[in-house]
This record gives sequence, structure tokens and C-alpha cells, in this order.
Amino acid sequence: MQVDLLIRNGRLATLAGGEGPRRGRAMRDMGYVEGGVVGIKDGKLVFVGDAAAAERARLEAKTTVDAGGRLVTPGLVDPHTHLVHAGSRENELSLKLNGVPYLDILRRGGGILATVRATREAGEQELLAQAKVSLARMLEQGVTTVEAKSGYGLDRETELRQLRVARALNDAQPVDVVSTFLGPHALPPEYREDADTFLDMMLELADEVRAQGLAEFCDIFCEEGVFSVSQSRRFLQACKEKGFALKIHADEIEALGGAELAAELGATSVDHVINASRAGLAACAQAGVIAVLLPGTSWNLGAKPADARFILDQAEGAVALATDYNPGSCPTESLQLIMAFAANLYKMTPEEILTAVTRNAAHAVGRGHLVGTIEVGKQADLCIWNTDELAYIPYHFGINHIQAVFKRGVQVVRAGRVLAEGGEGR
Ligand code: IZC
Ligand code: ZN
Repeated sequence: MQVDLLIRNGRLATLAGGEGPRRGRAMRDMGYVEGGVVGIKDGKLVFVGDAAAAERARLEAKTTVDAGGRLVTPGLVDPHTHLVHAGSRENELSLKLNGVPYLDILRRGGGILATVRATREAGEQELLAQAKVSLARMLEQGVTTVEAKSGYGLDRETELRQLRVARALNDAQPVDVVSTFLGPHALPPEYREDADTFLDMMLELADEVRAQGLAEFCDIFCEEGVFSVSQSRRFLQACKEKGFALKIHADEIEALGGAELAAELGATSVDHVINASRAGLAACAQAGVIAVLLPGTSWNLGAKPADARFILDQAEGAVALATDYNPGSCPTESLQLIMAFAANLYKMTPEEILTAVTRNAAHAVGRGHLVGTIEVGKQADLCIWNTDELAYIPYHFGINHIQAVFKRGVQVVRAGRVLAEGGEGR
């Protein structure tokens, strides 16, 4: 078989087999192939097997990469980010350190609303340039697919601008960007007394977003002092009828019942769930809703961690992990740091963690059929790590363990550094 690229002598964590996200104990199943070989043609995986099988398949390649026995995994997927925004909020650090709660900062017109002011003022080019820097940081860490939410416009013009920027980013650099319309991220001051009119406006906007193909998912910040469960139900139910898949910021700070709502509506993912009830978490697991956990946010806000062990061991649910990259509650692009937090804060095993940032994260952004495992037919998005031992990644935290990243079969990171525009050979 003639292929474009051959990666040989890898310790492949394929996560292959079966359909859908992995739940409970099955999240520990790595599907290792020792001394594994991967054949890539036209950006897709056409061969996955051990050295003997590769021999039998008579693989011939233009380029061969020797992984030197190191770990090879699917490209990582970051399924929850607020990627496109202007500015930063380091001025809120001292407030946080002096004990001012996240929601109080928002109530005072800071927090999300501060970023809304900056984003409304920023042009498309400025938003694009800032997000491009973040995407390069993510790619350097092995992230090949990322979800990106709007939600810093809270008005028609700026929400559409954010989503157009996300689409332009998808076309302008190697990381795939999956867009989510998060119009109801906060109540803008001009609608302070009239959340329902604001939601009506956001639903009209959702029609435009849909017509222009600018987002696949809709999301809402269901939180005390932001949007209630009944407001969230109305918005998400209508979005579902328009054809969007659903996500929800649920029970992050207060236990409102957002997890129960996610199960009721059959959302693709329920995100945060720090304070969700066990009944809500169990209902989500039953309904096949993926829990997207964001340990960086718990760490940064000094909040308790979500109950990952309950979801995995008792509810037998599917867990994904994400950065929540945003300028307020979690200003980091580092999914590898999140992997370390998941070990320490959630007591997740290295195997569960890898599943949560590959296969399950891919399903959380509706890309499970394309990426997230190393299987013939999938997109050739792959990471070669600087170790042969998976546990080393969450154990040795705060630095980048990536050696090489391939996006659709093209090498885009070498020695942990992003190669020039478009990658090797282009
Ligand atoms: O900008 O603070 N939680 N939304 C809900 C955020 C955090 C983003 C932000
Ligand atoms: Zn978020």
C-alpha cells in the first residue's frame, strides 16, 4: 500500500473500538498498540497496526517518521473555550484575591461585561489576531480541534462578528474550530430589567446564525443572577427546534438544576456541574449527556472541584475535559495543565484523562466520527509525546510534553514548536 506518511515505532494509544463516547470504567481502555505503525494518505488514517501487520500490508511511504517508542495519541480536543475576545482582566486579580466573588464582580459591571465592552470596540482583525496567538499556544500543546463560543457581544453585530472571526480562524490556521452561539452569556446593562426581551432578541439572532451556518451549538449561562432554569429551558428548547445541538453552562456557582435541564433537553454536553445535584448528574449520564468538566476554573476561582468520581464510578457517565479558556474564570490555553488538575482535583486516572481530552471531547463537539481516536478512516490528527508513559504527562505539570503534532497528516509542530504557516511541506 502506498501512503503519504508513515509513523512507525510508536506506543499507540488508539482509544479505538465501538461507537460513541466512553463511559465509566471503559474510559480506562487505551487500546495500546506497542511498536505501532500508522499510515496516512490524503490526510486520513489508512493503516493502524503493529510492525508485523505493517510488514504484511507492504506499506510504502514518501516520508517516514520514527516515533522512537514514544507515546502516540489522537490529537487533543478542547471542547469548551471562549476563544474569541478582546483584552484581558488582570485588573480583577486583586479583587479575586481579596475575596470578591466572581458573580459580584459581574454584578458591579465587571467580569464578562468588561470583556463585552472591549469586544464590542474591537474590529474583526484585532479579534482575529488575538485568538490566533491563543490557537498557536493550543496547537503547540497538542490541541488539533477546539470549540469556540461567542458571548462577548450580547448584541447582534458583535455576536456575529465573533462567530465570523471563529470561522475565519478555522480557515486560517491548522486547528479545527467548532463554533457555539452563546448569545445569552450575560444580561447586558441595556436589558437589565427585561431578560425575556433580550432572550427573544437572541432567538431571532440564532435564526441568522443558523442561516449563515455560523454555529453548530447553542449555549446559555444558566446561573444565579444570570439566566434562570426556566429562561434557559425556553432558549435552549427553541434553539433545538431550530436545529442546533445544545450545550449549557450548568450549576457552576449555584445549584440551580441546570444538569437536570441538560438531561431533559438531551443536550450534547453539560458543562461545569461543580454544584450539580447527584440526581442531575445521574440523569445526564442516563440521557447520554457528556459532562464537560473544567478543573482550571475550580482551581482559579478557589471553588470546589466537580464530582468526577461520582459521574464515573456511580453514574457511569461520560466525562470530557476542557480549558474553559476565557479572560475571567480561567485564563489559560493549556489543556496539559488541565490534565494535571484533573488528576489532582478529580482523582481521575491518566487513562481516564486521555479519553476525556480525545475521544469524549471529540463527541462533546459533534466530531466523534472524524477525530478523537486512532482508527482507519479518521482524520490523521496525531500527537507524538516526549515520553512513552502516559502518567508522566499529568504528573510532570506546567510544561509542554509535546514533541510533534500532525494535523490531517501534515506536521504542524516539531520539537514542541509550531512550524510556519500551514505546516511542513506546504
Ligand atoms: O468571561 O468570565 N463563566 N462565563 C461563565 C465565563 C466564566 C467567562 C468569563
Ligand atoms: Zn464557559
